[in-house]
Amino acid sequence: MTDRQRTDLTPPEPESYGGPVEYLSQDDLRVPTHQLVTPDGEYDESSIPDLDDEAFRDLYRWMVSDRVFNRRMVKIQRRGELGTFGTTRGQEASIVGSAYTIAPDDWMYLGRAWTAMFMRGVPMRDMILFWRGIEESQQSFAEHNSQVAIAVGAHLPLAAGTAWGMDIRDADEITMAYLGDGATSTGVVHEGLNLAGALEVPALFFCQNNQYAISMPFSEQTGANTIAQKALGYGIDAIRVDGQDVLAVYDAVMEARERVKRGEPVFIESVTYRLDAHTTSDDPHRYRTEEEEQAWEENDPIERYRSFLESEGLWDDIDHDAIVEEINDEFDAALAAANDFAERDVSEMFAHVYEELPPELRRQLTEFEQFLEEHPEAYDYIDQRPKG
Ligand SMILES: Cc1ncc(C[n+]2csc(CCOP(=O)(O)OP(=O)(O)O)c2C)c(N)n1
Ligand SMILES: [Mg+2]
Repeated sequence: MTDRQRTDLTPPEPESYGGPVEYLSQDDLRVPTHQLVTPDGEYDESSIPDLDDEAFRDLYRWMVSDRVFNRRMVKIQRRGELGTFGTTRGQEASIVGSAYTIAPDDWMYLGRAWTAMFMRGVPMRDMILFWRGIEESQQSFAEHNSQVAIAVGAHLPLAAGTAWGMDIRDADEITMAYLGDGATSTGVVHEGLNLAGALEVPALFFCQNNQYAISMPFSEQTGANTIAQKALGYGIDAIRVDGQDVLAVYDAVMEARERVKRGEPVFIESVTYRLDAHTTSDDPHRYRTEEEEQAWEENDPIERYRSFLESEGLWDDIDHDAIVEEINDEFDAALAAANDFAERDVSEMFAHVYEELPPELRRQLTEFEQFLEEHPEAYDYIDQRPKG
């Protein structure tokens, strides 16, 4: 039994007797927001993380990589070469600043942060295949990473459980889970956070508040002023960070890792914005104004970081066009490799959950095969995209 449980057994003691009926209100809460570089590019040199010049340049390269990857994915989707794609433009600092802290043995549960996977060595080809609906692609995600959490929030209890396992093994690594603002409106997220807080597991929850859950704005989906404050209900310390400031994100997450390693789960709300559509199937202009988008376009995380690099004299060593060309080449090669991926038989649908197919699924497979034998015309309705 932990100290915390023992304390809970003692009757509560009021501060004084006979006073007014007082409430705990969110309006009394001060939720700190961490920022190191202002939107105007101002900063205090002494608070900048102690990174070497190469790391400062690397952060820029990854942010540009994220942007180019997005642009190319949307383009190939428009050409009919991809089912759909969830864009991350605008969230580059949030994604890269957080993922840059992850150590090789850490576990990562993924949300809208594809580049975090690339930073951990997953090839772009596999992300293209994933968005083509090819589940095998996720096999390469699996090395210390979760698969992409399509069921919103469902990975939070798994992340808490993974961290619990680390705690039991007295491991040195941590579990980091990405989630979105919308995910915090699902019950399962609260179960996961509760577990993490109650068991005090080494879990770091990184919530990208990109202001929308598809068309639902943050202001309408919760009565809470911030997402960070929700973590308090589970005994988890929390902070808000300016998600357009890559150095602030990096700094906050690095500090959080230390806390997490001491056995204190942490929740970080990264305040950012999804500049493009939720996915390529969505039209954001049906639920938000161009003025709002424009205001966030002007709060561009890459531009803010560039102004920092200029002030530090690091910009001269960066060849932006060469980075873009390099990422485009990488994407071309990844796309060619994805196109080489062999077409699969429809039976593949049944193949990847169980090592040995249970009787009910075997029955369904047989029924499906018989149906296709009797109705070969049905093949026309099965969307086997050419070459993957
Ligand atoms: C359990 C569940 N409900 C609904 C959906 C449909 N859906 C997909 S993404 C999404 C919104 C998620 O919003 P948020 O958590 O803010 O993440 P974001 O997409 O903004 O990164 C919804 C409702 C789903 N995938 N899973
Ligand atoms: Mg969101």
